[in-house]
Amino acid sequence: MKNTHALIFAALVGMGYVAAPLAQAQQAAVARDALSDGEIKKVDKEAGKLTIKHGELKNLEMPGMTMNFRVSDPAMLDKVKAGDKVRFKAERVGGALAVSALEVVR
Ligand SMILES: [Cu+2]
Repeated sequence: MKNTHALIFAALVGMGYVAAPLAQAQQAAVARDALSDGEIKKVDKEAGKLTIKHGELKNLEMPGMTMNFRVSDPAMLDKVKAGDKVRFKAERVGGALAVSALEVVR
């Protein structure tokens, strides 16, 4: 009877149930690290774009510069204003660069 717990635990590990939360936590940590530093220069709600002065974007192999980005979610345009320091992630979506994650640094 004592071995039942061990057997169930082993079965759960084998099926991936036990390791899954750890893997998710690790992915979340990696995602946080993947955010890049930037400063909002302009918010263009009509065009749905942000102008961001950004540091190096490792995932896009891009050096620091000031440039326009589309946003994956229009609500991002209401979250920030010119002068805000941000942490963000940009990704290439169908040939255009879009901000996929954005948080204001306070
Ligand atoms: Cu750039």
